[in-house]
Amino acid sequence: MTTLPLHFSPEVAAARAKARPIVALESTIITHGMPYPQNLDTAQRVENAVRDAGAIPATIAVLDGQLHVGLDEARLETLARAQNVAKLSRADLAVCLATGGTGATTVAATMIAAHAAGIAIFATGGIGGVHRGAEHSFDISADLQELAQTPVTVVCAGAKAILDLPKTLEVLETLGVPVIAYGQDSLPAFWSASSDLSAPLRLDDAQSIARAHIARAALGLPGGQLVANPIPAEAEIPAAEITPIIENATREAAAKGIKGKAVTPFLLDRIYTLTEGRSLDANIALVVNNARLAAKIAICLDKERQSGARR
Ligand code: PSU
Ligand code: MN
Repeated sequence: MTTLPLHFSPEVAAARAKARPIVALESTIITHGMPYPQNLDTAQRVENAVRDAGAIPATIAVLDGQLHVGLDEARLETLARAQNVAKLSRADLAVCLATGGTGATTVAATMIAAHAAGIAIFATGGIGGVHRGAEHSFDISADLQELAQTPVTVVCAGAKAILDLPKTLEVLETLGVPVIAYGQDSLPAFWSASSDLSAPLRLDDAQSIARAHIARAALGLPGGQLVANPIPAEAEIPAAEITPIIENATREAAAKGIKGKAVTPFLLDRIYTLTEGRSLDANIALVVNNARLAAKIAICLDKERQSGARR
């Protein structure tokens, strides 16, 4: 079997050499989730949030057929400015590497790369899930399957209401993925800190999340954990305001016949326009918040593993 060549940024290579805690970050949010230059600014702020919390950020992407774990400043900027970058999920990653392509990694593909690089914790904004109308379109993100099979803990702000949240929870339950709300009972809903759904599980501190990650592996269970961290109160857009906007965007997507991987980017772009950019401010605040929590979990995970090794 050939091993996958990974290209580490100098910062990530140094962190690996010293066994420092590392947090993986995805890149589809940069290329398909936000416009330039806010995407670059956000990516840098998210990386700095991880550093300020005492861990090392590793933004993951494929550039000219090379799988990068950690992007230096110039590469991050190139990616943020690039047009027509491929969106890579589990199905696309190998073809992109084989053909020398460039692509941004979704949650699923980022989990695969993080695991290959020995990184257990990953921060993002929102995951993919079961789309509204999935009973007709069958549009269910590969992110859910990935959470069921790849042992990475993903910190998100819950799922966007562009998805069918009850169906998304049902599929995650079927797949055996722990969905853990951080510090509250209600499932966070991305732009809104809470929803009318209760989260299946709740944990109140980073150490418990790290211990649960270890316990899952000790049980021999494949797959990761999904941590849903509520958006900070001052940045939230109440559900009553965002719901009609999401409904408009969803109707437009259907009327235009938008399908498959184009659905999520189309909806995000329309919601950005329809909220006159307010959705973006909220999005930035919540990703930074998730990066901080992910860094704390990564630090706890290292401590737990070290004390486990001493026992
Ligand atoms: N949801 C968001 N913002 C995003 C995405 C999802 O709120 O940027 C991106 C993530 O990279 C996620 C991907 O993994 O879209 C899911 O796409 P799909 O539904 O096509 O699997
Ligand atoms: Mn899809």
